[in-house]
Order: sequence, then structure tokens, then C-alpha cells
Amino acid sequence: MGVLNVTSDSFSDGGLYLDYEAAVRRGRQMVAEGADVVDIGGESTRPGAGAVAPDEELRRVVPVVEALAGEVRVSIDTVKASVAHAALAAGATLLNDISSSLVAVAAAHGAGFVAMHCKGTPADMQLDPRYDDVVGEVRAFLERCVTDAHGAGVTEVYIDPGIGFGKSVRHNLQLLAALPELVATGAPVLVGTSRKSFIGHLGAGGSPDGRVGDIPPLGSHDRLEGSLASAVWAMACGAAVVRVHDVAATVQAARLLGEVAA
Ligand code: HH2
Repeated sequence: MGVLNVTSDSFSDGGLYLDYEAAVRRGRQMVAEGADVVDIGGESTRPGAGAVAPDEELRRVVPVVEALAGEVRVSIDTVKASVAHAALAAGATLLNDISSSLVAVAAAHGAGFVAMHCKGTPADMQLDPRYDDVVGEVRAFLERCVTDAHGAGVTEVYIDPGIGFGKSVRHNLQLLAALPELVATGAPVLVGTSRKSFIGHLGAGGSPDGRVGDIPPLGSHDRLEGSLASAVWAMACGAAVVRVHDVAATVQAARLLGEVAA
């Protein structure tokens, strides 16, 4: 799954694809590089990101969905019901909702649904996330989402531990280590680690028990190696989808892994 952020402020590619032509060009490039799905979002979910008005989000994403939907499977990354409805009507067939609250919208369109775990909201999620048992809590939440989605009539439901969404560096590592447990639930697992802060923190020599910001992290464009390592780990654990910015590099890694495992 290639990430296409039609935003001004996404943490690693904000402003690059805000323009319609640039967004469609980038979408086509990711398809040529081997993406099976393009995930289009018009509002950043990075910690502390500002809200985007529904009209503006619609204006950003719907034309791009329309342009790409005939060429590749399109996923819409939104937490707004109005945007989800419009994007699914415009040709998207997967709803990626980090709030896990829009399952009825997916059902109304016969679309697939990504249920992601997030503790708190993007405004407060990274302040001081705490869990008694992060893996147990996340797994139980995602299992409930699958049951609810099936009950609502959605048959294609992905589960996503929500790396970086209300998680410390250690929580992210614990969830990645526990991916086989999520895969064992039987639901297809989606993992999004690409360019995230914990990679920049560890890559710069930060402690796994430290906090992002303890030391200057690697910049978001210097996180390819850690992004690939975590994507390969996720795929080797049996994840069905990895959500990435660097499609060509990830496809090369996935092909190699596929041949080793064949
Ligand atoms: N991560 C981001 C956004 N959407 N959706 C799912 N299912 N899983 C994720 O891990 C995930 C997601 C954050 O990454 P990005 O879209 O690059 O950044 P921003 O939210 O700043 O636009």
C-alpha cells in the first residue's frame, strides 16, 4: 500500500502532493513501482496536526481518487464520514479509518475496512501513552472491531496495531514483536511503520526505553533503512499489507522475501 498524502503538513511528505497534478503523478509512479493499493489522505494525523475542514478535505482527495481509481485499488484515509462517502462513491474500495468509527460507511458502499488501534486523538496521543498490557489491549480492541464490522456486513476487514498512534518507542517494538499473535487471529494484518518517529529515534542511537526527542532523531527522509527492516519483519510475520512511502524499495525487499519463503 503506497501512501499518497494530499496535504500541506504530513510529517514526511507534507506539501509535496497538495497539487492535483503532482498527486496523480505520484500515485501513478507508485503503481509503476509495484503498489497494489494507493492510500489517499487529505488530513495529516501526525501528533498535534491541525484539523482540515470537510470541504477542503473533499476538494483535495475526491479528484485524485477519481483519477486513480480506474488504474489501481484506491483506499481513502479519513476519519470524516462525508469524505469517506464521497471517496467511496468516486471509486475507492477500501476505507482506512484511523478512528475505527466509520464501519457503517464502508458497509453502505460494500467496501473493505481497515480498523486501526489509536489511544487518544492525534492532538494528545503521544503525550504519555500508558498500558498495562499493550499487546493484549490492542488485540482485544481489534478483535472487537472485526466482530463489529462483520456484524455491520463488512466482509473484508484488516486489523492494524496503529504504530505511533498513542504508543511509546517500547510499545511500538512490543507490538511489532507480537505481530504473529495478531496474524493468528485470522484477520489480515496491515502495518504502517514507514518513516515513523521511533525509527528516527532508534536510528540515531536512542534507547528503546527512551522517548522520541531525548536525542535528535534522524530526519524523516533518513529513515528508509529502518522502514525497510520493519516492513520486512512485518511481512515475514505474515502481515498482509504494509503501508509505505518508499514503494520501489519496499517492493524490491518484498520480492526477495517472497522468493526466500517460496
Ligand atoms: N499511519 C499514518 C496515517 N494513516 N493508517 C493506517 N491504517 N495505519 C497507519 O500506521 C497510518 C495510517 C501516518 O502516516 P502518514 O500518512 O505518512 O502521515 P500523516 O498522518 O502526517 O499524513
